[in-house]
Amino acid sequence: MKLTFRWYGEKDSIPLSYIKQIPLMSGVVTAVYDVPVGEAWPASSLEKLKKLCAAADLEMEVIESIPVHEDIKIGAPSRDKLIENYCANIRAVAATGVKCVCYNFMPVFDWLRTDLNFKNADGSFALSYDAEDFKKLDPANLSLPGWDESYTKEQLGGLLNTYKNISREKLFENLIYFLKRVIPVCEEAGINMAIHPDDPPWDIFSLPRIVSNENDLDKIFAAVPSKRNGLTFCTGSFGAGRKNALVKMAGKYAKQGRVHFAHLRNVLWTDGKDSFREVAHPTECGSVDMAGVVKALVDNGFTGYVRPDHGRDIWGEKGKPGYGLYDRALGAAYIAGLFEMAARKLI
Ligand SMILES: [Mn+2]
Repeated sequence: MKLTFRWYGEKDSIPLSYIKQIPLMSGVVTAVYDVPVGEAWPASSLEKLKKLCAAADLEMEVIESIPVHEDIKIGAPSRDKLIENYCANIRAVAATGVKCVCYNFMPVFDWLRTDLNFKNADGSFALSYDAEDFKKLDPANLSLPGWDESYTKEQLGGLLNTYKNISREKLFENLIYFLKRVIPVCEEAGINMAIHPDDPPWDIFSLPRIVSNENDLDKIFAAVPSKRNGLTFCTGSFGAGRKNALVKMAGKYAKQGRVHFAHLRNVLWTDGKDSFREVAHPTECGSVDMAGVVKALVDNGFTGYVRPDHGRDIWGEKGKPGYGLYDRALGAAYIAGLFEMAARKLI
């Protein structure tokens, strides 16, 4: 495996030199952030990012993400042009040495939490999701850092209305329509596509979600069998779903050669049916069997990219929610330890 770290480009408050100091860090996971969703990324922006990484002795082999335009998800007439642009971006990132592209197919809203600053008893802060608080949210008035914020309120309302006519089956058809056009380009360009699961892994605000569990993944891989059509195994996202058997899933998809990227973090199931909060990475801190997942990946031939996913804010750090330096660095060291133990068959 290759240990990586998410970096939000030059605007990220965490310098590449700090990332490089984390033991065994091979590269960063990044993206071009200043181009509207659906448009082509300038080669110059990619070259600049690559140069910055190379100067810090870090690889840039994973892009997270090339966002998928909503018109592709809803199957609007403009989708063919937008898919062409998407393919152009696949070719452009491949030309700079990228090997893996993480993306998601969640309608309108990306990840969702009800509290970005949950204070733990030890004084650290974490993201949390409370099923009762969720019921009080109004989708037309929501915004979280990291989401696509390019919609006006009116556009958001219009989009939410459009989705009233998009069933789960229709959304799935639109994903397959997209993959049938993008995956052949990935085969040519040598890019592994890694779909990120829904976060949390269930429908929100009556919007359908189709990448939440083993059954969903099986359908996606059966429809487009190429091994370039793979996934980002995000333990935090799948792990919030109490019916997801993560160790089994990690082993099964690693064996199929579909796990191109792994996001490793832990969540703790709290009171209530669907409530959870993000916790430190070790198994004992939460509800995910982190050691079991890593062992299943390694035992089944996983050789992809790994990154510590969200961390808490600790030691007084006020990071981008989930993306401070300190706790993710602790997570990276823990993850590296698990992989060393698994490689030596000690777990
Ligand atoms: Mn993730």
